[in-house]
Amino acid sequence: MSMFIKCRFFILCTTVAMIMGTVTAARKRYDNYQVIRVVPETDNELEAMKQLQERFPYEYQIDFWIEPTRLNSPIDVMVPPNLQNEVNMYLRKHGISVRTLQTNVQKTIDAQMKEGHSSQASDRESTATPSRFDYSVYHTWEEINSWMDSIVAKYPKISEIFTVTVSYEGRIARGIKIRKPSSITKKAVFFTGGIHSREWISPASMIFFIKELVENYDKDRTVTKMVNSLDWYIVPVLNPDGFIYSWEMDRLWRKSREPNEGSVCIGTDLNRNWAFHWGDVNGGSADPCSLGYFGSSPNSSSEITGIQTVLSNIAESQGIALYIDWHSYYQLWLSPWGYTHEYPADYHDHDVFMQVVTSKLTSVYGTQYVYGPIANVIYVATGTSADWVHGVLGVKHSYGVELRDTPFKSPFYGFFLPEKQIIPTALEAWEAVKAGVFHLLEHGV
Ligand code: 0X9
Ligand code: ZN
Repeated sequence: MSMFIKCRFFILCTTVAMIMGTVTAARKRYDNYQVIRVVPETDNELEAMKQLQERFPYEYQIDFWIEPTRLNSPIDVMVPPNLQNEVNMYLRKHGISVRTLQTNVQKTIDAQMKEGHSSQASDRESTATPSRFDYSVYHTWEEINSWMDSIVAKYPKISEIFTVTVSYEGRIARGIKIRKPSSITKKAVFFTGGIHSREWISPASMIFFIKELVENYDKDRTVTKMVNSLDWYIVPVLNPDGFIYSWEMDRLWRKSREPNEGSVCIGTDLNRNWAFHWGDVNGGSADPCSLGYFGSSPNSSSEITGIQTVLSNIAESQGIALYIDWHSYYQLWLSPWGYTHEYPADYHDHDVFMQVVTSKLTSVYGTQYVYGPIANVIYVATGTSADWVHGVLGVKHSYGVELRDTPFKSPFYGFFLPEKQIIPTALEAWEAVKAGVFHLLEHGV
């Protein structure tokens, strides 16, 4: 544990980091890590949970999958085996009752890796072609990239690749633009996926949306109208370094992979690094070891500078009718603000839009999504994508969506949403998007 203590001396830290690098080059395992749930019913219980989080910062590998924020709302905590006794004793001392959701996280990870993807490994190259690509399994960064190339090769008249940025480790984050070429300037719909690397359902859903657009253009009236009326920009993986790390080294990696000077801990939370109300410790963390580390300065991450430049250019040249940043999990449709509990001037229009999309979503399989402003529905979060797009670019309809799983159903999978739920999750969300876009078109984008 001492290795994880915050570093104050750069040379010492670098040496420790190098030693850790050599020693810990193996994939992170989660053998016998438990996930427990607490639902605080009194202020004292909630306070005790907040104190638990302070007592065991992330270095201890207690990972608050859902943070303690409000009464009667679940807090999901992953606890490593060496701390389970201590945590249980602490909870008992405070009279807090606990439900165990998972007893061995590694087993869940192994089961998922076996489920679909690894069985196809021998056939990877050929799965990249649009007709053979399996939309019902999770895909690696390489597979997603070759699939994107194959999509624009197959649909050159309506799609093209665009470059977003170069990640910290030098990878090119790309998106697909889908549009009907025209001399008229049209407004844009812009989606970002994979900001948080462990939320695999997000890139998988972006892939599904792209497929729906290109395959149904000129076949389905709704999609044809959506592509004729708007230019679509979809970035499946905005955080490629983190995404690859989540595949190869640590399934639960959330942040970027940029080292932090003076600390052994790596990475910035890319959904706290945007230059709008950045750096407020009430909605992020100044601790590089925290999962919510907001970075050394606003836009310090190249992934964020890159996406902001692209978004600013599009906002200026054509206007953005709808921006959505896709995450998981909790089943929420979230609007600004994240940085304050106050409602933005456009909230009435947000409310109507979110009513339209969530009721459409529910109509598909009955899946419930809760909606409302980020700060009021989950917690105060500063320097987020949805706030920046609304607050800085002035885009009225800017949202963050938390896709499946829900904490209110058993069995509960959290970030390890089974592959057989990929298509249903993406499909119901896609129906919601279509309803939302039609609502905007009808009311003048
Ligand atoms: O903490 C976050 O960044 C988001 N929750 S998550 O579990 N995906 O990390 C909430 C912030 C706003 N939500 C979205 N932009 N979806
Ligand atoms: Zn997220």
